[in-house]
Amino acid sequence: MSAPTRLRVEFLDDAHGITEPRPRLSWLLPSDCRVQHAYQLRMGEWDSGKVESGESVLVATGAPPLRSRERRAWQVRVWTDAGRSDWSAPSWLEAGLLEPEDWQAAWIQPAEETVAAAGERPAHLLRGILTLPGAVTTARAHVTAEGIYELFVNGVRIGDDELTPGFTDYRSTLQVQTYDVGSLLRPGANTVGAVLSDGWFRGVNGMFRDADCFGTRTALLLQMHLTLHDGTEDVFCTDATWTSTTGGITRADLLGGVTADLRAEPVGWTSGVSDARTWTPVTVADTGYDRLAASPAPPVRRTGYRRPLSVSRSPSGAQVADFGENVVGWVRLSELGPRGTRLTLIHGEALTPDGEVTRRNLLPDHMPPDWEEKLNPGQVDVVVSAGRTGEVFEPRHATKGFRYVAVEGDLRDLTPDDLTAVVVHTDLRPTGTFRCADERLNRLHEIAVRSFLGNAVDIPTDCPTRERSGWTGDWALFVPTAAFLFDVAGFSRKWLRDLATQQFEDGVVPNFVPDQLGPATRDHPLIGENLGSAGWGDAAVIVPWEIFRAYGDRELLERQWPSMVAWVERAIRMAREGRHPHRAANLPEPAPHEEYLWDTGFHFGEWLEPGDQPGWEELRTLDQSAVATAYLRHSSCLLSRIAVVLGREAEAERYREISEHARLAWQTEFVDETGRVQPETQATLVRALAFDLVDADLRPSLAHRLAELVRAVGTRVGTGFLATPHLLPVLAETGYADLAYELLLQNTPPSWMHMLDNGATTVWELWEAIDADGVAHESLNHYSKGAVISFLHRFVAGLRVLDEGPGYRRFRVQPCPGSGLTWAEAGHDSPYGRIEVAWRNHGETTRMRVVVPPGTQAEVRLPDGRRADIGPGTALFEWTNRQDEA
Ligand code: RAM
Repeated sequence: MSAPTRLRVEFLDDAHGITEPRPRLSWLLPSDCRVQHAYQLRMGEWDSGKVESGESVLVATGAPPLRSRERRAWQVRVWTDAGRSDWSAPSWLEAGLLEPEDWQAAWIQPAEETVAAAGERPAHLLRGILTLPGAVTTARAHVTAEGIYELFVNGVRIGDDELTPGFTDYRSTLQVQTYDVGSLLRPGANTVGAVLSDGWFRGVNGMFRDADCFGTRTALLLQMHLTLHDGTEDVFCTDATWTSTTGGITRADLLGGVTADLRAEPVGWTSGVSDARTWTPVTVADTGYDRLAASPAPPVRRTGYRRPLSVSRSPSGAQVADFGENVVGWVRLSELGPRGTRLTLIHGEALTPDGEVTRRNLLPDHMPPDWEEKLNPGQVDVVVSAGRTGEVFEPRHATKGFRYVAVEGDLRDLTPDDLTAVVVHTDLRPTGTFRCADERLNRLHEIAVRSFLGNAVDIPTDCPTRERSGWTGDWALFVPTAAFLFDVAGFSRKWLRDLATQQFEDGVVPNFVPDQLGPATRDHPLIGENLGSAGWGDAAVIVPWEIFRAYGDRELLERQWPSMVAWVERAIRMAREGRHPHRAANLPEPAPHEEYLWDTGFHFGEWLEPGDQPGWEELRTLDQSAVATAYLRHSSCLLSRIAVVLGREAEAERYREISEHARLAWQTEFVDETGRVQPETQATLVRALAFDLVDADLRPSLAHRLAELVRAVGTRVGTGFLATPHLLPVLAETGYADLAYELLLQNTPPSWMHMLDNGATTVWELWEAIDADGVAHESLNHYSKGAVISFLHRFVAGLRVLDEGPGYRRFRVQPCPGSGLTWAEAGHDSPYGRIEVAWRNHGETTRMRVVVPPGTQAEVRLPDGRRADIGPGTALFEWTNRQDEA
């Protein structure tokens, strides 16, 4: 029998520099077996012996904890139904610096006589000289920064990570990267240098363009451990001998953009070539080492390159390149004109009706007039050419969300060969695929995936342009879709760590995570009063639960438990303690059910329902108890299930009771004697059905009403932010699959097909983001409405993860063909291996092929009502089509 494959450490394929001393291990079973009975692990000196166990995902080991910088090979073999496997090929793991005491390097800050206004500050160059007596056998550089850094050794850029050290709540966590730099060092003098810009740390950040949020000076920390060929060890560190200067990058702001005067670039500054600049000693800062940790997620990288479809002159004379799709990253320009040519690159998601690149939709549609002057939409790079041959401008210290770039300046006509859009995002491992017979649905899938990736730049953001913030509600509603498409386990773990640390004492979760304002958020004039919304803070419970479902990470539930409890307990308190003034005015004595009716506090509510929107003032006083109480029910119910997983029996019982009380409170308040729900909107009905708010006997009539409401508006979506992801699944589950398909394929707005028909290449924030005059409004790259593609995975193809089988150890295959679709297929690289579902209509019958990976089981539910439980291997099914489908 063959051997286990795809060995992984925590959630990483490449586990170097990890700071988890007892990482969990995973492997895939050999493909020629069905089930594992036992395993044996070998790691360095340690050997587990034969362990009777079926576990192969996130296996905690008894291996001695890693020591700092320790490197171990590890292997696994398994006993299965097919006998004992061979040992797997060895995989490696290597620790970074685990303890604050391991750090000898000094934090260094570039010399900065005057500090320019935020958004206008240059990048700094820092360098140190490493003199080596002989050749090096190994060298590891552990690096981080307050700001964004790029590392160079002897003129070569190190690694392919971008925007390092990434975005975390820097008050509590700062990520360290570890690089292998051995091959670049040579005997004698070596130059180690870094380009350092403001980044998230002190650059312009978030909707309100706050700056200097985490500090007022940037800083670099580097510690390099070397082994020389004679076996001696050496450590090279950032320290007071380092010097700094400014170079060609005279402005570098992650949101605003980069200005580079290439004439001022000290060419060869890390190659040992002397330059004419004045290098000034750096300042040593006492910043400490307590917050340092490796990221559990893969790094941000350049993942793709796009050439423009066209470059043409706009009426204003600018050269406008159209990349054909709305991407996130930056533009690499290789035609810069003769020395001294100044070019401005303006990035936008849309054109004005007369063909100019616009950034107006990167700011809110409606805002006080003075805001427009105050809020810089950003996304502008400027370059001054030095006239060298082969010169290229690539502004890596600022990301942009764009489909178009306008190049302004005195330049010959550009051709598509002169520009490249460089696509940048967290290098998440793709895990999910979907295709079907309808090209429109395939395109919808494609634009939703693109939207997600553009919003996965170290954190899950709402949009890559206007705010770039890790909005909690957005991730909570999209995470199930994302977890099918990509491995977002480490990515979410990282984000959840910040969520828990930034949560307030009273359980309130910041609106976005990381919250650059930290504790000051509560006093922020525009955010302070808008905290603690139901549906947003519930990310504290929903995200860990979804990650557990998709990857089986039980330890994450354990870690997040206090955070989840704090959020739900706050909701319980809010329900118990306050009363909405309207209710109090109408009914002086609270009714008993009000103890569990959450009718106070600020809530975004359903948010962005089609039609008129409540203004901010109104939002602050609205009674949102129909939404908030539903979430109290939902999250306490999840918490009770999580408690069961964690073996916390008393808590499981407590939250089960609370969720039942909240459910009854919701019914008492919002279901009348005739069984009608009030307010009777699509969203309320969807939530009633999705969150199990009503008894089974009421479900059919509610589903019927929902269908009527959908029909009443011409078979269109009437839900907003929160309920939209549940709309189609709820319809399909209550017997209205045909209607779900009709909604999906509806092409008049509000609808997904309307977006596609109007040229969307990413999912829009508003249903009609491009109006009838061709004017763009708000973000054109908000993944939230793209969560609908989960319906394609779970219902059209029919592949669903089950609560009882976390990590797809047990999953369901239940396709729901409709709308004349003749075939569909989905695949998912689960933690146990690849699952595949493919069905095809052959006229009278439909045939389906299901691949179940070793170590898992599938429950199959066919459209004709037949059921089967199947184990690993490939299975074929066939059913007779309904008359209307034949
Ligand atoms: C918007 C964000 C986000 C949403 C919040 C309520 O500004 O873009 O998508 O969750 O507000």
